[in-house]
Amino acid sequence: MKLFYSPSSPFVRKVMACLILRGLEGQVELVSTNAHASPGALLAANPLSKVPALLTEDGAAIYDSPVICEYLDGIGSAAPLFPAGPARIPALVTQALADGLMDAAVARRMSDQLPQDEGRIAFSARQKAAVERGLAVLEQAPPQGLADIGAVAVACALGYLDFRFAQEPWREAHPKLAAWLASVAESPAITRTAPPAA
Ligand SMILES: N[C@@H](CCC(=O)N[C@@H](CS)C(=O)NCC(=O)O)C(=O)O
Repeated sequence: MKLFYSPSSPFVRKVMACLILRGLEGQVELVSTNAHASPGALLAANPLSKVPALLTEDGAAIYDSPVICEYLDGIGSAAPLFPAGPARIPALVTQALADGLMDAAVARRMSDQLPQDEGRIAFSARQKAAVERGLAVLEQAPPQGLADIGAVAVACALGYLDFRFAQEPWREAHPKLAAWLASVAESPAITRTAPPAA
């Protein structure tokens, strides 16, 4: 398998964490990719020019990160991250919430790097508010362990906030979430996928 990859992407991190948790890390070749430069090889795998994108052994192109993670859950023999039965939809909703936090935080980071006008300032404030609402929901019911895709996604979203928005600490206002993240911080799926120093 080939994974179009960027070490700073929280969505790529989620896929890498799944690869580790599923025992599949050795089966993937990482292709370092600047998605914003729209290289042809990435476009052939994902016309949206986003990472992560996965090419399977059969040459099938798979994106985006929730689909790649679900694909990985179907190969290998480790415990599944996508539960069956009644636990499935809650795990998917938590993944959607965490992915939405990442979308908002990534969009805010991109917007903040551009010349600021009233529209961009309003856009960034809207993304920030979405993150704050998402954190409040997660604080009410933090994940447990790293047992499912929702938990993995939340860890990656919080890691991205620490990586890109360290000047806006979230732990004090979300102590249960902070305690949960500390409890999984030494998992290889977390330590070995940490983003580079900002
Ligand atoms: N929904 C996508 C989001 C992926 C995404 O936004 N990736 C960013 C990097 S963090 C990207 O490739 N951006 C390039 C671009 O928007 O042109 C997923 O879950 O994989």
